[in-house]
Amino acid sequence: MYWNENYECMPREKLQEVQLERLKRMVNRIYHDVPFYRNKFQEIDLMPEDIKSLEDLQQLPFTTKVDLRDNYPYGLFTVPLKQIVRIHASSGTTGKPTVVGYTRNDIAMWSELMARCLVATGSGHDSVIQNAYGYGLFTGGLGVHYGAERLGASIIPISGGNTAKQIMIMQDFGSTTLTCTPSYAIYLADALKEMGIDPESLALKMGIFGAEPWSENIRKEIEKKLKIKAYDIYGLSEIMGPGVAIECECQDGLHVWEDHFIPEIIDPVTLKVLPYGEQGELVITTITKEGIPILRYRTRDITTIKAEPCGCGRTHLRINRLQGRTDDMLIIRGVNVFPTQIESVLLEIGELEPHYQLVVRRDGSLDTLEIKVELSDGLFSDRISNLENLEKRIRERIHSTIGVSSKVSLVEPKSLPRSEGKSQRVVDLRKI
Ligand code: DLL
Repeated sequence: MYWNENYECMPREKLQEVQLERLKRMVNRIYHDVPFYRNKFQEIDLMPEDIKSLEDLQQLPFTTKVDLRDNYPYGLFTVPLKQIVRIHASSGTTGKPTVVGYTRNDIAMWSELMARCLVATGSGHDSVIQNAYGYGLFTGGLGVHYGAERLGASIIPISGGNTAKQIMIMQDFGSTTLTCTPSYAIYLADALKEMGIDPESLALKMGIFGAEPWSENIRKEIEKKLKIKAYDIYGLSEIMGPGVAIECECQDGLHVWEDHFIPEIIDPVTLKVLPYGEQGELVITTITKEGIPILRYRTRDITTIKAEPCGCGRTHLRINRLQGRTDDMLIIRGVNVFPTQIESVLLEIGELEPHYQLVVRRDGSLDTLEIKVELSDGLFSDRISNLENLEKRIRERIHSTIGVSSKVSLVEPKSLPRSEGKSQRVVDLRKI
């Protein structure tokens, strides 16, 4: 099932024609309307007319989160504020948030793309979507909301948190679809269990999860605990919000809506574009956005582009499940590690809860990694020798699969922080 078959299944040659025409228009606009971009073009002696093919995109400058901050709040907008109908912002870990603005057309476009995403996962008019992404400056809540309304599904705008109420609504309103972060889905699953509610007694069939990195093993865990099918959705506020890319029912990568976004993968060190199939940093150019078009945005998200045709019939390129963000990558004694890799190993061991925390310290000139992982209620009362044995097995498994040595600490059930939105898995004590 498609929402917009004409575009979603457009032959690639035609799609590339559409992209080139839109890219030229976009470049022309930002050159004339945004001093920041005009200066960048002038620095490298480039004019909008120099963009003659899609390959020419590679000559254009990148945009980073720092550029958005430097132009805080509205410096990169291409239209006057009176044409902006919505403002979102993403809170950074430090300082001011990054601010994005949407024209009426941008909101319509975002709704259309989110509707495409919902249909790609098998949702339709009959879906009752319990939207537990946060409403507010975060794009998750309103992004999914508008897409669901555009599609004609029934949306329940409950927002994040208030777990007891979430469960009551899930039971009473017959929610078929849950939308929230994967960590909150686990939280809800645990709460259901505690309340003695069998997930099979609910109408819930599927969930659309994103906004934070999650491993394939967490997907399995969610599917098992909630008895649903779990789909991965990707997006970021600088580019639009949720719905930049989505898994279809084949679940073999996430389609990027290429009639609106051009994805590239670069080597984050040399900044050179990498061929399809190679892992690197995802860079995205928006080609239709009006409020704040963004040229070659360095997402800091690590993935690969899959160019092979997909069984669903959509022709748009796919990205693989996001490995994590370059900012979250730990370098433990020279080995690069993403939290999702550790998560994956922990869950493979099978006896642990999907709640963990990584603590990184500096011991002299060496970085050390402590993995705190929660025991299930059953294991907690186990004999000390058995627990020591389990710790040792985890340590060895992490070492043999990822190549880093670590300290493993098994902690009491429910002792690690839970998240109603994006989870914070890493505590980096090196910076203090
Ligand atoms: O998280 C938008 C969103 C809302 C996406 C709801 C999906 C669902 P930001 O707050 O700007 O926007 O954060 C964007 O979150 O650069 C990634 O690092 C991470 N992220 C988003 N989706 C995924 C995903 C929203 N499916 C940042 N897998 C991005 C891994 C994800 N990481």
